[in-house]
Amino acid sequence: TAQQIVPQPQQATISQQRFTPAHSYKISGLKKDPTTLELLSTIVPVAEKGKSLPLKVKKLKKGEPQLQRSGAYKLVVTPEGISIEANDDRAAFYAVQTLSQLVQKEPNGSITLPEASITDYPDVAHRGTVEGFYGEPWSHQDRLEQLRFYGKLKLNTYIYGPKDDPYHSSPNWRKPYPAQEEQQLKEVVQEAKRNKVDFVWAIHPGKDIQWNQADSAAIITKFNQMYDLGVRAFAVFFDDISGAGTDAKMQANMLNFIQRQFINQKKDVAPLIMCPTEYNKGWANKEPGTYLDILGEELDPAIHVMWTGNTVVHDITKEGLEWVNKRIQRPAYVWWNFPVSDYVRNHLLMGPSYGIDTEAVHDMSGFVSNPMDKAEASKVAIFGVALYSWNMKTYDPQQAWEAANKYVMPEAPEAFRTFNAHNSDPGPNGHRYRRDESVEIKPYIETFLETYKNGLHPFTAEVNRIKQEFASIAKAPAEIRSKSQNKRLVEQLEPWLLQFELLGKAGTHTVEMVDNRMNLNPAAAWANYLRVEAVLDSMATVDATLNQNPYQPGVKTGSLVLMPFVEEIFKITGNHFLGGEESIASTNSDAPASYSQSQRLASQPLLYNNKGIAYSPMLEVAYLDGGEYIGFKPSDALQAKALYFNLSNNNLLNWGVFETSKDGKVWTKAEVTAESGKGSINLADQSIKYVRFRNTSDKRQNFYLKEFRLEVKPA
Ligand code: LTM
Repeated sequence: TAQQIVPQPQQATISQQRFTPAHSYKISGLKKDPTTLELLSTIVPVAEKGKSLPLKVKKLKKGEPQLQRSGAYKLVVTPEGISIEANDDRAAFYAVQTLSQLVQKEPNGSITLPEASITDYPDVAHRGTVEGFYGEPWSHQDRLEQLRFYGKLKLNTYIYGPKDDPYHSSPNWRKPYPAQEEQQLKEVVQEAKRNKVDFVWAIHPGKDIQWNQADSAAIITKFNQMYDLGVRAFAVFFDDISGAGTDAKMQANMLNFIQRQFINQKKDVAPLIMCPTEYNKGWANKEPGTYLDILGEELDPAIHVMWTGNTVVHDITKEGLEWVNKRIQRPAYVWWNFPVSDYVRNHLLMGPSYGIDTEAVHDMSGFVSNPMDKAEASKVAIFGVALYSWNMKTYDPQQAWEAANKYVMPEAPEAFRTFNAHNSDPGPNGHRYRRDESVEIKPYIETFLETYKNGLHPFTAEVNRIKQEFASIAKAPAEIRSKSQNKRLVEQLEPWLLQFELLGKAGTHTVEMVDNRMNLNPAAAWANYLRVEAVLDSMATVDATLNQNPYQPGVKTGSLVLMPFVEEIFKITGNHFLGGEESIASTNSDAPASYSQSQRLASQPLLYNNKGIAYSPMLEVAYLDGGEYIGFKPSDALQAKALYFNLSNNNLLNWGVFETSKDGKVWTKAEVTAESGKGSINLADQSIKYVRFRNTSDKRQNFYLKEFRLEVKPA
């Protein structure tokens, strides 16, 4: 049926019966596009001579406006032949992609087809991804594979803008790529062409741009170098910068200059895309006539303006888009920050792509997803984005996710589904963006826990359901590892697979422990208790050894529902067996607290380890308004030793002071030296209970929260 084709076609009649074509096909009308021709010959038998059926590709007749879009096609399959009408090369390629999903290969090598009549076109003109995250960029092989994946799913856009590519951003955006990178980019551009994907090369010059002729020329020179590598689409990003680069008028002037001097001059280059500095509503100056209005009025109407939604990481709503579209005077080009995980690096975001408005088709010019640094693992979410942006009205996040699990891991779809169902929520984070997790099991977990807390034996229904779930969890990783043909995907999941298997075991012992205890078999329950403890220890070791990045080190799995369940039952049972609160594994109640009244920094999570406490480094620009501060107030159990900071701001000590206090009322200035906003303070005085950094000016001051860490020792 039509629903089985991904993305779902706009109009389709597909018969239930299948036929075997009487002859091979003789193809006409595809001479100029060898890629599509080649693809077609892997799908249906092709004959140059002898008896044949016609497979004709011709230009689509001008019809309704939708059919004039790039990628619009009609495909008719009958026993007498196949006809494709295509608006452009991309459309012919898409028609063949659809045909490939209609064909079934029989064991004897022949094929069967249903009779079908399909009229199809995309809802959103530009659909795909923006490799726009912080951290290690995708590998060359990852990129090539992504482009093939996009081709199959009719995604037509890949914006290249990894924050940690120094030739995309500072310091090297003015310089050409070294030879090896150049060669690889060329190959990526070629693969994009074969898959009818626009490779958009983005530059991120705003950290140190000078608003002068020389830097305008530097961008055009760099664009020309990329043009020579085959690039035919370009973007300029001004996100996550501070200082002179953020000026809307200057940005608009520069972009209009690029539009006139580069885009309009080359006849074969796609419209320019820009990412503004105020790229979400939370950060936008709401006063009329400010940043976004200036872009709206002054930017050439041909230039696309990107937008992440109401905050940096957010659902995409029609109302939110209407708000910005009025200001930028054009439909926004959506940069959806999902499933990107650069702000929650200890989690995977494998859940459904939901929270994207299916009524917003007229409010956007493009829709691209910013994925995880793990390219293969990101396919689950990108699959959803492909279905949404092609045919919005029929988009169902849950159905798309079910289909994605099968599509991405056809050899072990159930195990993959189990894994993904419990690895979706990013955990507490500075963007306050949360996702559903463990949805199906959650009601059982809640009832079980409630019953146990009341000292009763949980019902068999809950016990069995939860037991079964933990058994599936314990089995899933081995099945994924042994069955999946996608070795790169398994490699990217590996630390989480390891942890997931342990979670399955911990959960299994936990449920048994409760069962045994309530069945008045304390010896067995105690044995279970020790097993849970051992597995939790192993999990702590995995968390402390693997994926040790400086941002959110470790490996979290099932962190929204299942881990809290296991931990809580472990705690309650421990109390029962061992008595008193002392037996409880360390809780955070004694942990040092952050101390800040800045809105922007208040939700920034803290990292704890045996050496101290630190603000999780922030990727975007941080700021303190006049009088605001950030700091620490360690608990009485801990003694502050030293504060280490790197706020990457040359003027730090001109507008701010470091202060210490014994009581939080009387503050003493701490003498520090800071080079480029980096330094430390020794806190030898044992009576110091508070330490903070305060903005003493009356203005908002920007900086980067690279390091803000308190070293402590037990008091
Ligand atoms: O979202 C935008 C426009 N910029 C950056 C991205 O590079 C980053 O990946 C996301 C998510 O952390 N946040 C940003 O601010």
